[in-house]
Amino acid sequence: MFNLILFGPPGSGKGTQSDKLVAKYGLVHLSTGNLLREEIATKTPLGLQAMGFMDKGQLVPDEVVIGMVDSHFDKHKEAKGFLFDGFPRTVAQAKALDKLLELKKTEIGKVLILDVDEEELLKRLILRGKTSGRSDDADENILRSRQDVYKKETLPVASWYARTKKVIHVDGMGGVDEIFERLCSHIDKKIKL
Ligand code: B4P
Repeated sequence: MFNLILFGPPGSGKGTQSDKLVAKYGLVHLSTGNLLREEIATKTPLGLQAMGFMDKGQLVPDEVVIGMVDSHFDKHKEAKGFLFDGFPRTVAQAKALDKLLELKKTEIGKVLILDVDEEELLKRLILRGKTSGRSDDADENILRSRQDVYKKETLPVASWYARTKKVIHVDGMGGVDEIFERLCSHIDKKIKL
């Protein structure tokens, strides 16, 4: 089993690149952002709870996200690996993921971090906000506060994994295809198709 974490600030291209990576490597895509938006769309109690946090650009509470990941993980017993996109976003989530993977007798293979200038991040999200219908993309103040939340709550996760020597920084500036090639060059060293 090969498990990959794609890490980076909001707008760094995690979702965009994940779609291409799961198509190439056959990993199961676990995007907590997508799972939460599905819960909201179907108006589940979990979705209604999450919506208030997401609309303000805040993180959804750890226990909600961890429970959701746990049950998604169990639905894919035959997976040859997972691509974690937007998870873990706090050190508590990273610790919970370590425990979960240990129970399943597997581990994280690589953590790829997409590095993108803040100005470019805002530019991409403002553009997406014009068509996505996502309330958390619609307002520039919320976009800026999502970047602040990333720095305060999510960046420490990178230090948490830095101890494992599995972290690689990847230049996330440029075209989608060239960034994809950069990511693949690191994954190809670890995975056989
Ligand atoms: P996510 O769904 O993870 O949202 P995101 O960080 O904005 O998405 P992403 O980074 O994947 O977007 P992408 O760059 O691909 O989370 C949304 C919210 O859910 C969070 O704020 C939080 O409230 C909640 N949440 C999710 N996970 C959570 C967790 N684990 N714990 C707590 N709360 C959680 O795309 C951005 C735009 O850039 C797109 O329009 C794309 O087309 C464009 N783009 C991508 N690559 C480009 C490139 N190379 N050049 C130009 N444009 C590009």
